[in-house]
Amino acid sequence: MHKAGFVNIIGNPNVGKSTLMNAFVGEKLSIITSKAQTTRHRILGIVNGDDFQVVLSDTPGIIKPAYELQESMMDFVKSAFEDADLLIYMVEIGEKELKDEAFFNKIKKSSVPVLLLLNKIDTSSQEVLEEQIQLWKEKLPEVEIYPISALQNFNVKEVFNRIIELLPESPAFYPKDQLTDKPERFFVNETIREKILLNYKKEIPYAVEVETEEFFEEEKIIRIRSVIMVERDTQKGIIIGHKGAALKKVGMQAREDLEKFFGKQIHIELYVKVNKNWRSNANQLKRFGYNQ
Ligand code: GDP
Ligand code: K
Ligand code: MG
Repeated sequence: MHKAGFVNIIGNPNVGKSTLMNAFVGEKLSIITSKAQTTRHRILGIVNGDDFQVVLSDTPGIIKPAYELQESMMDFVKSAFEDADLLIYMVEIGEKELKDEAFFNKIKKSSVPVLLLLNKIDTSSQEVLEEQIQLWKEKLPEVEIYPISALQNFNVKEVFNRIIELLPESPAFYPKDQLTDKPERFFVNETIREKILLNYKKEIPYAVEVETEEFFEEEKIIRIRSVIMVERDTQKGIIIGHKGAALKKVGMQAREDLEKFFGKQIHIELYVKVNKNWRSNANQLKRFGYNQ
């Protein structure tokens, strides 16, 4: 018997959705930082076994749209309810109760099984953990609850086995050697964006989009040229930094990760371009793969 299906991971920003997906897949498909809005797209991570294929989808966190980019991000979250065989709703220890009753009703009415994962239990005492489990049991009585630590891989395997149990009998949807639906350039863009999130303060990371113009693979080396798009000249100056030092650091950190990811030597060239108000411009957003 072969089982296969789609599993969507939803939850507030920063609860650990991307960390969990990477733990399931065993590869860093989704970038992770402590900042909200790190994940902008829906990313598929595919876990293959002889008799199963689990297609996980990591979504941006649930947020209220404040500008057009965020609205488009919320479309990913909405569609996550519609096309899954199983839903993972992730919360973290100490998370303030969501006020959004409409969201909870959606979970209660869900026609597919929902697993509630209470994440980051490595940060909590046994007492607090039990309290929190009780709280969620009252809030969502019909949902299975699993305390986990995505970061420390605690209970992750058990949750994965439960997922396979719950998935329908079905042939595979993707070739068995496929890990994700995203092209190589996507991982280059995301890796650079992660380094920008880590290296710059305030609003800078949110004004940035990355586009890889060249991805040229040779036998032992991959040559990459990517452009970092910002909204204003001042942002361009900040990204580049004094004598180019800041940009150089981003390039070095990205190269290190990409060499691990692709298993090849990487040569990376970064430059910065001003593209006014790309965040509010629907055509630009389409070009970068949102609204799809
Ligand atoms: P997302 O926004 O829901 O995708 O969350 P991320 O996966 O990007 O994680 C947000 C932050 O929480 C990062 O700093 C992670 O390292 C951290 N994190 C994720 N899972 C755990 C966990 O199980 N324990 C702890 N202590 N931190 C975690
Ligand atoms: K995050
Ligand atoms: Mg994420």
